[in-house]
Amino acid sequence: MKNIQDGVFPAVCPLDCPDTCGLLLHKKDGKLVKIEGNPEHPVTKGAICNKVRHAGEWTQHPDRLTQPLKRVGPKGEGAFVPISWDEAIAEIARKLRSVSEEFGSESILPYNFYGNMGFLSVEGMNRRFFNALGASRLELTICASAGNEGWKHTMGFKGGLNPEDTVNADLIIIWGANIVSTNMHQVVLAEQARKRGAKVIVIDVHRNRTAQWGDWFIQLHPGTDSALALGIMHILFRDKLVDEDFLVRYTFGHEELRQQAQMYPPQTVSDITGVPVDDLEQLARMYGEANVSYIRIGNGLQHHDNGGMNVRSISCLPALTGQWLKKGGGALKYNGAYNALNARALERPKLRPNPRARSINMNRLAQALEMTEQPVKALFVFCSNPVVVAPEADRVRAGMQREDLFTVVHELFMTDTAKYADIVLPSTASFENTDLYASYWHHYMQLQEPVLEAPGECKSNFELFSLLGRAMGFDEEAFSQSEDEMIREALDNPANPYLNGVTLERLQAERHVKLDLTARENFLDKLPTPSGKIELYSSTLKAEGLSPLPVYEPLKEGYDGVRRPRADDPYPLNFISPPNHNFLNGTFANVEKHQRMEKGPMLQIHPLDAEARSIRDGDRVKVYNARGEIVLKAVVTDKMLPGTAISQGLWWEGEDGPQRVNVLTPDRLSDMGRGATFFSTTIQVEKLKLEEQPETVVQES
Ligand SMILES: Nc1nc2c(c(=O)[nH]1)N[C@H]1C(S)=C(S)[C@@H](COP(=O)(O)OP(=O)(O)OC[C@H]3O[C@@H](n4cnc5c(=O)[nH]c(N)nc54)[C@H](O)[C@@H]3O)O[C@H]1N2
Ligand SMILES: Nc1nc2c(c(=O)[nH]1)N[C@H]1C(S)=C(S)[C@@H](COP(=O)(O)OP(=O)(O)OC[C@H]3O[C@@H](n4cnc5c(=O)[nH]c(N)nc54)[C@H](O)[C@@H]3O)O[C@H]1N2
Ligand code: SF4
Ligand SMILES: [Mo]
Repeated sequence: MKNIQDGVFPAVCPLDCPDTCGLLLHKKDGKLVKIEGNPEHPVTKGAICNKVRHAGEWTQHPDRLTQPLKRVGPKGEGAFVPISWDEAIAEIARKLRSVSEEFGSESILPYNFYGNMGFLSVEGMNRRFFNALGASRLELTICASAGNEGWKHTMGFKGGLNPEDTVNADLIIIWGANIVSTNMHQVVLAEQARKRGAKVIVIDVHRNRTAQWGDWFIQLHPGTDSALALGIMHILFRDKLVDEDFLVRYTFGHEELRQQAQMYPPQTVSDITGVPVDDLEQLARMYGEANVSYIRIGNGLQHHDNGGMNVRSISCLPALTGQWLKKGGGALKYNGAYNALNARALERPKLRPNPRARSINMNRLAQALEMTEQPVKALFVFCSNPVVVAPEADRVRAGMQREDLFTVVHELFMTDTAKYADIVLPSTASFENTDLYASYWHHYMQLQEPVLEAPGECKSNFELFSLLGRAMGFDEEAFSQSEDEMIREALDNPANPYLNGVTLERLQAERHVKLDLTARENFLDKLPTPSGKIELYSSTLKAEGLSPLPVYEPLKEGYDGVRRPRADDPYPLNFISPPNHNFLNGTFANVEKHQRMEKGPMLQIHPLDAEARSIRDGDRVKVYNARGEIVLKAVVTDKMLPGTAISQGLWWEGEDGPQRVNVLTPDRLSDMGRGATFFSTTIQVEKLKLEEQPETVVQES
């Protein structure tokens, strides 16, 4: 039932951000007039980021899609005419049936990510629908899978410490995470620790906002984090700063690791990473001598060829110093495993007629669309904007242009991806629906109930896939359940003790319900690794043919302090394209206010690299490699080491020419978890000719 009254209503931030804030929506005359943080949320406590404070401009943007559309012009041009939902559903059902009959059901590929983190939005009716259809499966590996696998080889479980405990730390290391932009409540917690004397060290390739906030910034070459971690281990063992009792009691393979770390003496590590020997010595000493130390491991350092091993190596550090026995000591990469729902109930894998259906890796969308054997003939996109966010963007676009590909996009906006659709369906925004939310960082579950009326004819993912399931004549019961019924079944997961006592009724009454962490007590005595201990030597990695011990392997495409580009190297700069402050991946990139806050797509280039190319601040530059080229505005800055250039933010196609960074990024898979390698890319940069230069000079953001 829609809530039609004005007032102030609790809500949940639906975005793919670790904080999953509690919100309050102020509603007047049926309109959203203000978004603020809910002070009653135990972790986020009323503070929210600037981008979501302004998100009313996004949900109520005049460009919101309100009707189903059918393409009338060439793919990519954006010429559409409105059609009715009945026509849209009939057309989609007809096409999916005919494609399935002619090419097999696996020629249908769903493509989504977490544009809305609600479980019903991304792991509910959609999964039931594509299961019943027998479609290809999608490996959801674009974000965090490399690092999460790396972590799991050490700890056995995709979860770390409770971030609320990190206020107790006296040393906090933020490693490859730009938390001022991407996890603001970790900053708040770290500030509390800091008031009690804690020091914050930031390890990154970029002197980003977080590095500027921390007490000490350690800068390294991209993809060299394993070497740095091994260098720290070397010094910890050498100087007897390890907790031998802990190693014996709780770890497996510490002698082997001790041997391995010997191969990473300070000078070797310094040569690889670019971190001066004195800094490395001091860093290791601070880590070894800290009473309670906490490492927040980000996603930046795992978007690399060696991303799994980077996280794997770092995840061994807390064991060396016995940190896991201390409240607030240890590390955190991802906490999603604590809130695992009953997937069998939610997703109904039993509906699938072909349990062995193929899986397609979402990082390889370009390749999937190019396949001539068992081709993809229908693509169904929702909660994602692959033309902007997926690697090998020019090839993705070429694939989307195929005339024989039937594409449906369910979206709030006419995104760069939607422009290639045959049918575009208008989606609700999360505040207009019922859904269940959990965080992959803190331990609270939350419920969203409809606060706003959906504009026009928008339908939620839940409604869309229920409707399609029934139109296709699939299992009546599965596609007729209500949101509440699905949430109840999903929360009923005897396999997950952390969900004990979390019920729909409690969520309705209390808004945020903490997971039951009793099962975490004495977790060190029952780790789900093969040895039951923290695996410094990993038998699971060995079984996969990878190094069972932490090791440094250089990037396939990219340079460290040892491997420098040759004089004739066509692409001599490392290229890193992490998120910016005011967008959430590609979300908000079409909203004028957020665009203004970001001042446009830019390339940050080091003064030495700029000088060698006669590039001045504000010049328009061509940024290219063998995959393609884009045009950005140069910002000359020493925030990176020479040899690395950075462009923040996933911009949509602009009027000024090509500006999507993923034109340049590879679709190679990472060493573990079949993850993305966005940041293991090299480029060349060239100043555009005078007549192509802009009139105004941009400011550095
Ligand atoms: N404002 C904002 N918040 C967001 C997002 C957003 O787009 N905008 N996106 C959300 C999502 S989906 C995610 S996955 C997270 C990502 O957020 P984070 O986990 O913070 O990861 P990134 O911002 O991708 O990268 C963090 C830092 O790693 C650096 N880095 C790159 N390569 C290396 C390396 O080899 N070693 C080291 N040490 N550092 C390296 C990058 O330059 C960057 O400064 O943020 C979420 N929150
Ligand atoms: N170069 C480079 N590429 C990257 C990254 C990077 O750092 N650098 N980061 C990567 C990472 S970590 C991630 S997680 C991915 C993110 O990739 P995506 O998840 O594709 O990111 P968004 O562009 O935010 O797209 C989400 C879309 O979902 C839509 N949406 C929101 N709510 C709903 C809903 O309820 N229903 C439907 N149908 N649609 C909805 C939004 O309008 C938006 O267009 O990008 C990856 N790509
Ligand atoms: S984007 Fe992140 S920090 Fe901002 S309101 Fe949403 S959950 Fe909170
Ligand atoms: Mo992500």
